[in-house]
Amino acid sequence: MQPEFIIIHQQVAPYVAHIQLNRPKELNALNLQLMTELKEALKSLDADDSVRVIVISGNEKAFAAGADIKQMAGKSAMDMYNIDQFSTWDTIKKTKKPLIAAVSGFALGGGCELVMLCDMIIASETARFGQPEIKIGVMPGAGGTQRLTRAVGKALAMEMVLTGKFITATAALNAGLINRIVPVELYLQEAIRLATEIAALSPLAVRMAKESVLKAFDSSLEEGLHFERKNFYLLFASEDQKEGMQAFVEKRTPVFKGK
Ligand code: CO8
Repeated sequence: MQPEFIIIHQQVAPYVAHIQLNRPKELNALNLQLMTELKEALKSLDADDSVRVIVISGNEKAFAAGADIKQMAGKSAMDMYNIDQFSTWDTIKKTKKPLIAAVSGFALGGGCELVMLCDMIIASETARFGQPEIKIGVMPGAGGTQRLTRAVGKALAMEMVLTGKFITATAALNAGLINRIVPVELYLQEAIRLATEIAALSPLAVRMAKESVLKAFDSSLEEGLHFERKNFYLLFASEDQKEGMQAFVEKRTPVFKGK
């Protein structure tokens, strides 16, 4: 079935796919259907050998202004428990290929949390990040208190989560939340350029490197180093390792096949 609230662009560049969140009138508020469509799209692209990196964007005005407040407003705790929307997020988190968020305008609440679930973030000058849930009587629920704190540190995370204030792209860059800021007309192009750069490398090495960096967030240093070493050794079983090193010796550009 065709998704209603996202647009999937296959091959926007070699081995790069782009998913655009598409509820513009609602500032891409993340309703349950949109999140299910996003999960299904990511699962399918993750299994597709013609895709190595995935870019997720909204539009110029909003990446996403959060979970759909109108859909949640009348729910009880048991409704929320039974809907179990976070199982969708848990599946998205398991995406093996790199996810690059291209952010312009609002990235708020669940929108900011979705951005932080991505591996890299390219922002336009107009990007605004925030966890404003406190202003509507709740708090972040899709990782905001954890990922934001790890990214920007306690002081700023506490201020953002307890006051709901938004921060600018410049503040986000200074705090280490995002990779870079580009003019608004270039933010998507730059995200796709970065994706293309990564997509030219060995997809096996890229996937294992992503997995290893993420391991740093939920393991001790010793466990993380052990995990990294195993992945490093494992890559010597790949044709891409032979190709990469041979190409270096022969002074030519390697051609990686993901084998
Ligand atoms: N949910 C539903 N509708 C929204 C949302 C939202 N989060 N954000 C904006 N909209 C709608 C507005 O209701 C409005 O619709 P309508 O024209 O029918 O009235 C339309 O989008 C345009 O919005 P505004 O008129 O308000 O536009 P402004 O430019 O004046 O303001 C703001 C933009 C500042 C972004 C403002 O819309 C706003 O404050 N939005 C809410 C931001 C927010 O509180 N986000 C957090 C939501 S809670 C959350 O994310 C919990 C996450 C944990 C679970 C994650 C599961 C997905």
